[in-house]
Amino acid sequence: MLENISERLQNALRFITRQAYVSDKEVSEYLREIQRALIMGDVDVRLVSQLTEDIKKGLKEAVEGYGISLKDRITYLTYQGLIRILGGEKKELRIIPNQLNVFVFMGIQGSGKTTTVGKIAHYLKNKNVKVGVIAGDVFRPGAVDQLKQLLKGEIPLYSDVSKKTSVEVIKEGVEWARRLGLDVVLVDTAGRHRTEETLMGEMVQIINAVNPTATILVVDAMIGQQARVQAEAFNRVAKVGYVIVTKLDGSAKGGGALSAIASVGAPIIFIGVGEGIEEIEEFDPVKFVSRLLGKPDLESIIARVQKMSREEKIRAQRMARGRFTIEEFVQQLESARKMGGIQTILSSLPGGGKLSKKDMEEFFVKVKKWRAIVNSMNTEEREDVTIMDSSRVRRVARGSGTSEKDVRELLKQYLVAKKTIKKISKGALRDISRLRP
Ligand SMILES: Nc1nc2c(ncn2[C@@H]2O[C@H](COP(=O)(O)OP(=O)(O)O)[C@@H](O)[C@H]2O)c(=O)[nH]1
Ligand SMILES: [Mg+2]
Repeated sequence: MLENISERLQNALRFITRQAYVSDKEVSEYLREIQRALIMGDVDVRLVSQLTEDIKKGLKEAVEGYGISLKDRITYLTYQGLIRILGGEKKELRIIPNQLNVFVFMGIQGSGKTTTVGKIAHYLKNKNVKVGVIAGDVFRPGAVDQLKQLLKGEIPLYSDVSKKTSVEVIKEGVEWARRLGLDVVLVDTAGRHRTEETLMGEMVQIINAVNPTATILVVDAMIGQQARVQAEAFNRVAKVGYVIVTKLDGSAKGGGALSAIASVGAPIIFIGVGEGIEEIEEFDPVKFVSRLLGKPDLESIIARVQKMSREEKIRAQRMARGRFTIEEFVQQLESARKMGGIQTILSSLPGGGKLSKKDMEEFFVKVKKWRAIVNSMNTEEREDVTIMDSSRVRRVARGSGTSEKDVRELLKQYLVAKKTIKKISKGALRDISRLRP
């Protein structure tokens, strides 16, 4: 399923994780490759550029990335972005207890309605739901036989091949289901070659006649991003309750269909992955993306990123109140370098992008010096720098191999940063990085 996209996405990720150092150039190359993979999978261009914009934005907000490598952050942002375009949290078919739930299936000819009705019937039966099926397609001669075969006599089926209309058959079928005391009845509907308008008109009649718990739209993955138009068209006549996307096994455009539907806001609950009766899966965007990107690596990265983000949040809160030690101050500056983040942060600030590479290098040389200075301070001094009198300054300068001027500069920068930051409730690191080389 979606092997092509999957392979390309995984290759792109591997490309990034193999780099010794990730610069803007590699990031751009990576994003281009992600775009190519998704567009090849027929994902709407707008969704694709939204995704890459989100990743770029996420990378800019590197302030939150304390302790997280750029590679991990890219992977994480890609993962989250893909989940988002596939609809986010997993949605489930809701069955209201102690009443008959009527689910009317709709969709165009050949989309896989009848097959899917059969699959869902078995799926629910295996979950000990009392389920039955109504053969609402009264026009296709083979429709009832097709259902009989799919249900294998294991699930009750209501059919009427006399000259009644589908609306009449379905109405009677719902009465039948009620008499049987079923929890759920699945209504298969016609998929004849007709103009869309008549088909839609009939759907309205059915909906009005039985007032279903929800409708379930069946969409063929083969149509790719056209699925959006289809979902919208059905939604206009009868509110689409749920969507099932079929034939994901054979389609290279599956990603396109899934994302197009998710963008309409319709919950995809199942995907069809083969002709066999068991070849249906609950649709979980999180699991789906994990599989797409190659799972084992991913989970550890996600866990790491999430843990770091939590720790960083706590740290950020403390920092936001200006409550950080000189040690933490220097640590932040160092980590900004390690992440390659400070450049991103600086370039997102007004005028900050003008810092040359040379300036940056000089700044980091200074940070190295500051590290040596902090290391030469004792615990008491680190906790309260205001006790640094001239004899302490002299001692620390000597111990760290720096000058007294260097020590005083660090102390001053630290106190200024603390004061500035205290005034602002957010963006702690941003303000530290405002310090110029
Ligand atoms: N490969 C594959 N084929 C499917 C899937 N779902 C349905 N089909 C096939 O699609 C064709 C049309 O299905 P059918 O249920 O009759 O469509 P309907 O006209 O909407 O009722 C049949 O040949 C099914 O076997 C699926 O998930 N994967
Ligand atoms: Mg059918």
